[in-house]
Amino acid sequence: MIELAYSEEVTAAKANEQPIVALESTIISHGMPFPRNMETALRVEEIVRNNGAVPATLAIIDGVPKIGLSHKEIEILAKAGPSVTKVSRRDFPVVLTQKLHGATTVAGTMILAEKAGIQIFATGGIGGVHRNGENTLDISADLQELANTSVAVISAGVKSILDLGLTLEYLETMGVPVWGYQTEELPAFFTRDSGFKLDRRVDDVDELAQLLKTKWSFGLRGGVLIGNPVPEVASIPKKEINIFIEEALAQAHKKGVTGKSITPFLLAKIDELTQGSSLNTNIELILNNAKLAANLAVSFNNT
Ligand code: PSU
Ligand code: MN
Repeated sequence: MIELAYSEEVTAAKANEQPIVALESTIISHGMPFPRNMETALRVEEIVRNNGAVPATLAIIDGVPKIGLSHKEIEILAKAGPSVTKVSRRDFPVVLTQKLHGATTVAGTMILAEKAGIQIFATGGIGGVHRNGENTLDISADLQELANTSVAVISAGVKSILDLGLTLEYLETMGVPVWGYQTEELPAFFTRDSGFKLDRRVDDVDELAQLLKTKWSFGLRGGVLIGNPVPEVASIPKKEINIFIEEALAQAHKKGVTGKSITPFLLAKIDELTQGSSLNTNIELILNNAKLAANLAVSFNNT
């Protein structure tokens, strides 16, 4: 029997029925360079606390599934970077058996969150259907997880390294609600708008909490994707970022990068090409998502 290992902070939160927000760890190891990744992970946790909830960063350390990490454990993942195994649904058996470190993707984090009874999860951006996905079948396991695992994911939408239209079609087919927080459109990560209309705009967290309660209490299992646009001041004009996205995609194609490496490759390349300005945007939108997630977790707890 594999037991989840809870941090002291999360154990206390559970005992006191406090709101908890799950946070992912691939973003630490594969999504940002050291030391910004570590600083950001700690700041994200602090924002959750400052907004009345308890953070639980989820990962696997030496084969132990952790619900809440210590600073030391965050540092281990931050320093090891992409040498840590990126853990999506299919990767758990090997990482747990071989007692490896694992950084969980959105899919992997949803799995641990559901096991730990945490319903609200904040991340940066989710995986989706890659461009040309209709031919390569490169569709992130995140979408399948959203279909099946009952956790609400707050993200800044979908980066246009992916095909936003196909990603939305896939989510619709799988029965995953996609709600825009104070927006009608799916946010495109670096930019607030994408041109892709969502079927539901929700303007306040109490309504979000109510909708989640309704879905799950009616027995409709599975996740919900909540799109929270990047703050205006931190957004990057579409034209500007698209040049770098195209360049990153071209380099990935030339180098023949595929499979689980492609998303981390593109993220790092965009970072490099924008000389860190995309990294700043990335950090700001994660902080913004953590704040919304904390507010939602508080409301959900009181609903
Ligand atoms: N997209 C981002 N930032 C990220 C990721 C995606 O803008 O950090 C990470 C998340 O952990 C996500 C994973 O779950 O990449 C998806 O990887 P893949 O495309 O291989 O499923
Ligand atoms: Mn993939």
